[in-house]
Amino acid sequence: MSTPSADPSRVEPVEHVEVRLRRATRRGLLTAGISLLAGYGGYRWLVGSPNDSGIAWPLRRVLRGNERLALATFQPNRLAPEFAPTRALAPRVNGMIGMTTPNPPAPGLDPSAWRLSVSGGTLGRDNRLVSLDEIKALPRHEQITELKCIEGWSTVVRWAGARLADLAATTGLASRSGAPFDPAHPSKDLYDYVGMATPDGGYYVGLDSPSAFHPQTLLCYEMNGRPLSPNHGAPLRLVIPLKYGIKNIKKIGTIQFTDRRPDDYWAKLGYDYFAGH
Ligand SMILES: Nc1nc2c(c(=O)[nH]1)N[C@H]1C(S)=C(S)[C@@H](COP(=O)(O)O)O[C@H]1N2
Ligand SMILES: [Mo]
Repeated sequence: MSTPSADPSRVEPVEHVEVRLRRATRRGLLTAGISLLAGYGGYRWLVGSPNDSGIAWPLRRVLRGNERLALATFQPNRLAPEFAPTRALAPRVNGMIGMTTPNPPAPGLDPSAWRLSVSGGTLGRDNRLVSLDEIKALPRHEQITELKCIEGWSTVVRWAGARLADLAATTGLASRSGAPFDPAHPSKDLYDYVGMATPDGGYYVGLDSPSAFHPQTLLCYEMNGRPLSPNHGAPLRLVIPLKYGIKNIKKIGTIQFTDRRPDDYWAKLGYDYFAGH
């Protein structure tokens, strides 16, 4: 029943124990030293390695790996959770990058002058200006979803707007052939990415097309039953509940469908490009 160390006949003489302890300590110090050296060497190697979009390439490679994994495991039919209307609250105003220029025009000016610039093709050669009325003429969708910031807070919000997939389908700019597509059955003809930017270009996001054409990805013009306020991105913002807040760009000025991976403000600073949760 008793363990070997509890057996009185097996008690080790004190001097043996001391020798063993000393050896263990020396071995421990040696290991710690080697780890420190390896750690320092590794660190020097890491900071010395050339940058790839702002961060050391070994780290970028890990992120690219994460991204491939995220895309490979992405389930287009998976829906973000929706909540009861009583749960809906106003989110805090968070992140005002790229929201400096007046758009819509300052009070007194004609808000109907606002246009969204939509382009397709790697060279962006086809371009269309879309009015807010045209966006509102697309099927309206309401959803009560969570806006989740990487800073650690989240708020349930009731949004209303048009599906990005519907805009893409009707403009015909999202497909390489220029053919309209069925949003319910996105085809191989679609460009791989969607890029969006504020009118002044100060904030920009890149989205993989499967996420961009997801049914819960909305171009929103209403928040909690009221027109979107300027601080929350009026007249049009993106709501993409499958991704963190950083991808929910406010005050969209341009949308581009493309095969070239668009720049992304926070990915450039080292965040995960996919930014799903
Ligand atoms: N143009 C622009 N859009 C942006 C940001 C920004 O700085 N500029 N910040 C993002 C971040 S980090 C979050 S969490 C959400 C916050 O949206 P809210 O201000 O409506 O709560 O907006 C996103 N969209
Ligand atoms: Mo955020």
